[in-house]
Amino acid sequence: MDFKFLGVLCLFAAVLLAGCTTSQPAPQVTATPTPSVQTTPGVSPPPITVLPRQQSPVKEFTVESREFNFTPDVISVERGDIVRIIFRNAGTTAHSLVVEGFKSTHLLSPGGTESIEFLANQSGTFPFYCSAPGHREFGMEGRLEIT
Ligand SMILES: [Cu+2]
Repeated sequence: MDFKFLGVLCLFAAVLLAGCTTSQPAPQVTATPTPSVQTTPGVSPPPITVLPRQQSPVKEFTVESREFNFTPDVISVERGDIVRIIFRNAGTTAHSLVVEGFKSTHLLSPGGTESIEFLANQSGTFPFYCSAPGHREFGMEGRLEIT
């Protein structure tokens, strides 16, 4: 019997075994505790009601201009409202409607109509007026009140 060969064979086997056993053990997966939902057996949780998204109400106004005023000259809305103003020039010369801080129409010829729409996103009193030279001074102004 060649003990030297047997010894080499044993050593070889030992290396082989060691090679197999030195492989990294699988990382231990630590289970993260999931929050336990307290449910009463037999009682189903109340159904989740999905409410439709609240739509901002649209407040529509028709404002007419003449020489030299607006009808109406006070518009009151609530903050969060969508304000739609249908501006109609019922006068005999060009007029416009400028809502300070919000929107303006063009200068419209007599009989012209233009709509503007904006979100009343801040409360306060905002003047509106006609942009034609001198018209505001002649009285073509009003106010938008947002409460
Ligand atoms: Cu005007």
